[in-house]
Amino acid sequence: MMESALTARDRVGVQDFVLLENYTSEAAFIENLRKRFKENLIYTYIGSVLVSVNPYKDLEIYNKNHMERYRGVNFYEVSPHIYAVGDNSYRSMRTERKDQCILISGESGAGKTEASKKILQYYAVTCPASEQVQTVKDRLLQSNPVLEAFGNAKTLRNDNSSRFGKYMDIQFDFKGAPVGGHIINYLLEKSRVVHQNHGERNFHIFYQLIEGGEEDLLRRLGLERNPQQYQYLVKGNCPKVSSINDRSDWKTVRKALTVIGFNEDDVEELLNIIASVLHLGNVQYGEEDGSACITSDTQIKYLARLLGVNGTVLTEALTHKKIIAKGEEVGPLNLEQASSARDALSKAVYGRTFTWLVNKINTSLTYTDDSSKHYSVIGLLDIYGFEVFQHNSFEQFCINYCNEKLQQLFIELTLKSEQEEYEAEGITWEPVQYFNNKIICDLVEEKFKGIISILDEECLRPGDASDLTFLEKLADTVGGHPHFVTHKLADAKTRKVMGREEFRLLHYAGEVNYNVNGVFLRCVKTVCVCVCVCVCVCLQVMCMSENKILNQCFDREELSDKKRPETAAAQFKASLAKLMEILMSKEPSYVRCMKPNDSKQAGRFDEVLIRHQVKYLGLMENLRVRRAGFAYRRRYEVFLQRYKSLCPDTWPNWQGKLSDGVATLVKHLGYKPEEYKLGRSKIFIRFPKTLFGTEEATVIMNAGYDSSSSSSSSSS
Ligand code: AD9
Ligand code: MG
Repeated sequence: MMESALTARDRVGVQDFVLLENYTSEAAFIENLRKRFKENLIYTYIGSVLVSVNPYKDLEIYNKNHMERYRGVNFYEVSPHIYAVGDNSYRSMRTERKDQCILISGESGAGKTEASKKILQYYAVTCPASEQVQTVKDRLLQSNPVLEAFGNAKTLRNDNSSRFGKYMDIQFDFKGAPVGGHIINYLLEKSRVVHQNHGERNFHIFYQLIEGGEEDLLRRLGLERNPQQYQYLVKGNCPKVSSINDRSDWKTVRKALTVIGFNEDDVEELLNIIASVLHLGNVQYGEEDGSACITSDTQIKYLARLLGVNGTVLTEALTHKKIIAKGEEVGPLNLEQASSARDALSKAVYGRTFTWLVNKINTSLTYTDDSSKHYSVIGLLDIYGFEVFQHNSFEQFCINYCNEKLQQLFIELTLKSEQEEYEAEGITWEPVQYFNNKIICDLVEEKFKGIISILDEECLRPGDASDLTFLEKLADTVGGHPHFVTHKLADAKTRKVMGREEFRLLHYAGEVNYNVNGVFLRCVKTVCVCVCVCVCVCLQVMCMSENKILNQCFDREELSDKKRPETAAAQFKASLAKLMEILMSKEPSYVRCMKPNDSKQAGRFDEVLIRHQVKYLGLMENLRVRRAGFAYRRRYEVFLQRYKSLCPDTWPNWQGKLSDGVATLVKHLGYKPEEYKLGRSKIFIRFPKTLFGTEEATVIMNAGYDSSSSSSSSSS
């Protein structure tokens, strides 16, 4: 029997938070999420923003039937879904000829990558295709397993955690068919190549190759079928993960490489590099008179062959440095320096190979039809969420800075687009108060006085620059900033939870202590190895490599002293600025992902964890902004057509001006003048209660939420 709309609402909550009567209450917000989650309704809107809670189980809501249900249908007429967001962007791109972007955010394990894959699959299935387009679709889809193999890893939070940020443009021709793509990658977590925390793994590709690689391939690469044999794979003490099948993933990746257009030579060169990194990790050092020496030449022999370099030169490079102060003179490294140099080389080799891989994929996705260079774009941003660990370093600093920038953009664009629409329609409104995090972005990135500038300065300054001088300089320059604290400047209470080698940033999403101890400067410096006090000669050797990939990755130019190197921090800042520019030029849609618990379990809704995410994703603010304006808006003709049956004066057809018809109808529905506004072409309703009483019932019936909630096993 059909449930009444009221009972349905009690059971499954509202599908748009703007409909919550108690919309300022965080408890009511969370209760609505919880109700829906229990019913396997993982998606809810805040206006046009999609909120998603990771179900940690397969739901039957991603099949072809579902795709068809969302295809070309108005956003609000079907139940909330990631496909609705994809479809809405696609239709806006087609009808308004405006480039779109979909920004997916949330913390690690919240479901960002899955969401972006679902959108891509939606386009692959629902967009028109010719034979040529089919190849592009295949390549777009197959780029995922490849990038995930090289850029994802098992962490404590997520068995398939993306360790890089990704922005992907999908290009559509005038018929709406996907004809090309382009990927930009951000800050791969290279430190993982040489070190993993307990319970975590290195990048998937290493295990896939070792577990799945054919016998003769492994023999050729000099690898054993046992990850425990490799120093770079044992740090986390976690060679196997129950949710991952490395052997079958290897097959998938091998096939995907072929689909993307890698030939046998490319694959061979690529795997030579991956194997080389493992061999590098096993290079063992001994010490003679305080200088490092390599104790066995087994690894060097493999490395020389796989990388196409001279073994003696490589050995020299792994144990010696150039001393800038004494010109080109070469001196020995001590044991610690030599292992750092080796690890720095491994990270550089892996990092650059990853960038090469992205470029190679981009070449294969390049739109080649010269007859029409015009295409429209939908961009997908799947980027690391805000991160706070016990120990936070340069990488967390970059990730959180990136999130500040995205929050800035979110604030600007949501408010800006609301304001623009009211302006265009001639409607006045009271802007809502919100915290503008621009002040934190400035603290990090301002020229000359921002944290990155100070870091740059210290990094490139010859002499006694160190982590501690950096910290002191920070205290001197930004010590008075309301969002910055150092141990020295902190009050007694804060001092208790801060180390002497830490500084604290009060981010919009929470407070984070960043440790500068060693790692901070080293992290920044290893990228521009040439400016290290001990210049690592390894890069020179890589420039001589006969491996075609490495040859493209290492450029002799950068070794010349003339070129002032950029630090990783400056590079990251520049790449983020570019990303903001790209996003600003497009019309954004937002997907806010949340994780329901920390144990990756289906059906468990941890309220504390959810509350934390609601806070830092700024969802309550988002809702307030949406509600301060007009939660509901429709073009006059659409509104009349849809609701004319509710009023005898407008039924069956309104003969007069559209706006008069709408005014008659809305009055009849019992709205007071302060509850709605009539714009130039649209009606705006602040809080569409009566109306939504009916519409929601229609929506719920149309959407068939019953089938979607009962088609999967119910949550525990
Ligand atoms: V990270 O910042 O890259 O560490 P993501 O990308 O936010 O993180 P991901 O998409 O990888 O998280 O999701 C984590 C896991 O949750 C997936 O491997 C799935 O097992 C699970 N997941 C996420 N979304 C869904 C979904 N819509 N349906 C079912 C899901 N399972
Ligand atoms: Mg991810």
